[in-house]
Amino acid sequence: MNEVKPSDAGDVALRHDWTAEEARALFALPFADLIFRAQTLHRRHFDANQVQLASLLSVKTGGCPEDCAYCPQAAQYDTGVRAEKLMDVDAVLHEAATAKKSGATRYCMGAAWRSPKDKDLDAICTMVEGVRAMGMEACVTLGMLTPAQAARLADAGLDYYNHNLDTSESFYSEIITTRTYDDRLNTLQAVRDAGIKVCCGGILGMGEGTGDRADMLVTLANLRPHPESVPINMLVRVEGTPLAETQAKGGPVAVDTIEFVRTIAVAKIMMPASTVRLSAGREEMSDEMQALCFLAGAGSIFLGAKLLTTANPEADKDHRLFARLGIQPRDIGPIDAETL
Ligand code: SAM
Ligand code: DTB
Ligand code: SF4
Repeated sequence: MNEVKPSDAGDVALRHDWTAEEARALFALPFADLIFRAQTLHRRHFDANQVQLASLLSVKTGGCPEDCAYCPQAAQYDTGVRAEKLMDVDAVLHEAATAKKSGATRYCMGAAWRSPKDKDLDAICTMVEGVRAMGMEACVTLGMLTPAQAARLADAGLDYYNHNLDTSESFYSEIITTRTYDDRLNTLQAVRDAGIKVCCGGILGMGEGTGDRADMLVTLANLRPHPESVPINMLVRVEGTPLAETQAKGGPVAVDTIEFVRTIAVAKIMMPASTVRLSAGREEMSDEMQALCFLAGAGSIFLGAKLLTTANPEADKDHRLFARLGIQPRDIGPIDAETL
């Protein structure tokens, strides 16, 4: 097995030259060593007893022309999600105000588009301005962007753009055929060039192997600068999508819970100044599993009973979990892009 270099302990500068072998070696560390290392690095950059609360709203649901095999919003899968129009700005800002009252400091708005039309961006920019005026960070996920569209969002004051790699480059074609890995990387570059912070991660439990998880993290960690936010989602199996079936019926092997925690830890070790976000899939996670994720360096969750179209724990349940663990909601901390 390859040795993990001493500099991986994070005592010095952040790295952007990770190799697949190093990432695999991190995954293979004894669990206690891995978690200790991730937690030590986490504490260099964050208060380990604080977790950020973000809220999510689907502002344009369903009817998407893409074929992402996990997604309930793809028009070609019969999932029961109805195609809707873009929501009114006022209705979105009403929801945002409610999220702020329940403690959210970041508000994320998602649209089931392959890419936004220029005319739709007017309303999206007004939503972004409204969310920022409430004192929350604004994040949107709208599909592929051109550099000009990214610049418009930046002008509206957008803080983060979410666009996931989802998995490794080699496993990607098993999951999506309607756009390429390079398309995704080009959108990330457009977002970065416009001066918007990048939120980029993936999904576990789609049938990928540990090597795919390691490779995806290598691609993310070799972006310069690192994505400021790295969401790690656990697949939410939605009936009607190709990935919905259980293994017994030919579907993907559900990700092992310890392997999920390991992935959070490896992401934290490779990108220690970034917020690793424990994203979709928490409905299926015990309090103990989530506690391990926080120990491994997860620094953010989605608060509120709904993600985009699927269920998330009720806010009360999360407030009780935080109380059990002595975790406080994190204020918006400035992330210094220079350090990533
Ligand atoms: N249409 C835009 C796009 O794909 O870029 C934005 C919305 S899309 C729903 C945002 C992300 O949600 C996807 O990239 C994927 O990582 C995640 N996601 C979607 N469905 C999921 C599921 N069933 N389980 C876990 N994550 C999911
Ligand atoms: C991300 O990585 N996870 C969020 C957010 N970015 C947009 C989306 C999760 C969606 C889960 C499936 C659904 O609710 O439709
Ligand atoms: Fe469309 Fe996004 Fe769902 Fe893919 S993940 S089908 S692009 S909404």
